[in-house]
Amino acid sequence: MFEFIKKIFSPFSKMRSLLGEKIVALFSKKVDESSYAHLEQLLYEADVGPYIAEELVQKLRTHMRKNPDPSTILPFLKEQMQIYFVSPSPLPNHHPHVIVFVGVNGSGKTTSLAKLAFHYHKAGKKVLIAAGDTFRAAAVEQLETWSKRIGVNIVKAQSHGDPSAVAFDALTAAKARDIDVVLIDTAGRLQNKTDLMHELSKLRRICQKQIPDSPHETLLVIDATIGQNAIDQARTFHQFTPITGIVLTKLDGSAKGGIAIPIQKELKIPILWVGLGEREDDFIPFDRDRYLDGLLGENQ
Ligand SMILES: Nc1nc2c(ncn2[C@@H]2O[C@H](COP(=O)(O)OP(=O)(O)OP(=O)(O)O)[C@@H](O)[C@H]2O)c(=O)[nH]1
Ligand SMILES: [Mg+2]
Repeated sequence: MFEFIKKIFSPFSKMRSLLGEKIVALFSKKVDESSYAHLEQLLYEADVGPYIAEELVQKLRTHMRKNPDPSTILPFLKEQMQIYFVSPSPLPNHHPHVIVFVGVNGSGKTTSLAKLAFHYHKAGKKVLIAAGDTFRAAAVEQLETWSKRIGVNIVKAQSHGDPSAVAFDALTAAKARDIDVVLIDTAGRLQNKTDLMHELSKLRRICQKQIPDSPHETLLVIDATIGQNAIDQARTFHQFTPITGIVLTKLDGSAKGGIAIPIQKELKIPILWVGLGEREDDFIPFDRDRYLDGLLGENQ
């Protein structure tokens, strides 16, 4: 009964992945060499990347030689996929705790920031959000709308102001007002725009002048629907500013969703949060096993 309830309410069921179903259908027919080729294709299409797809198929082939029972396939794959994941290390307490959001245009930075601000606000924390995307007037308005909607205070500058100045003001205000968590938004940055990347380094330096060990977290927001590009993006950001965690957004909109696996294998940066929709509560801590259940269809 508990399992049944868990299935209905698992937010990861929003992933709408059909991978598990397709694998079951594939191996319910006579298994031959083409079954494995087809499996590799299915894994590849689910965005696990070519290297991992091949590796998983090899492992399954060996497994099936010893244990040809098709009902063991999904549990076996789940177990093998688990190996790629890294666990986040617990964060020491900071007061205020400073979090910067980075990522390319449209990845979901502002929305994720608002969702995480709402999460802390609900938990009784004093939260301040900073409109560090000063490139577009609309970006400040977007965050202002969120601040009213979720009931948290905002620090902003004039549009086209300096993002580092906004961060400076936000941290000054946070210290003065005894704020628990400060969340700083930034502009969408394309990885080939070195000037924007340098600005990110500057923002970091300004934070450190105000609070020496800040920012305590730099979260890279990645859109799960963009596929393998996500890994290149993450590498580029990581070169300019150490990324401490990943927020994987739009998993609800992705029929693929396997991208978390190569991200973990390649980058070894923990995925901390997942966006599963556009509302403030469509945001959950990443959970490896529930994610894999969502990917493989929760029926293994
Ligand atoms: N379905 C879905 N949509 C999302 C999710 N997260 C963000 N979005 C939508 O994606 C779009 C872009 O989100 P933003 O938060 O504005 O992205 P951004 O990274 O701040 O964009 P820029 O400021 O332009 O760089 C918006 O329409 C959001 O509602 C999610 O988890 N699921
Ligand atoms: Mg934004």
